[in-house]
Amino acid sequence: MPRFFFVLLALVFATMSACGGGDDPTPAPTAAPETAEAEPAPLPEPEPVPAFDGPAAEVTLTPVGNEMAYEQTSFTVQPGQTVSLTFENTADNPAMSHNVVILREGTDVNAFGQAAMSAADTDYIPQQMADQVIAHTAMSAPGETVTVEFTAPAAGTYTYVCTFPGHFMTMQGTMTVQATS
Ligand SMILES: [Cu+2]
Repeated sequence: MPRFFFVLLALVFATMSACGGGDDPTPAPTAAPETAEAEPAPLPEPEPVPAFDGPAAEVTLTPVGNEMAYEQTSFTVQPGQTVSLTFENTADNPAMSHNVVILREGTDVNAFGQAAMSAADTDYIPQQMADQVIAHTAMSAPGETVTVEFTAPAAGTYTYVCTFPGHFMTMQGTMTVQATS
């Protein structure tokens, strides 16, 4: 067979393969349009708190053993009263870190608890919802005791919750603020 035939054949193949790869579809745009996240409506301004003339309230909470629950699921203080809230983490399971976060009335507790799960960098307090927090302790490891002092808000009922991931669904309580005179 003449040598030029092979050269021709090689040319044909080269031309075919060169044409074959040239019609890739243009890649789809990867930048998806920004989805607007549903912003929760801001809570109304908190009611003014009357001055309280009396001693501070000392409140101590503990967990139920190694469960995701507070032993004390309610306590009562007075409007404007100084509250010294202590959480003694008596658990001994190293997975049972806890805190106490008191939320404003009207806060969506589930939304708050969900947001807290990805707020490890800020001690499980979601900064985008920090305006819904009346007061909170630090996160406590088993064996630790943490305290926070705050002024009780106006009369009402306020949910407190542990924001360690997974705990908020069962680890809740109610702070009642009520004048007793
Ligand atoms: Cu907890």
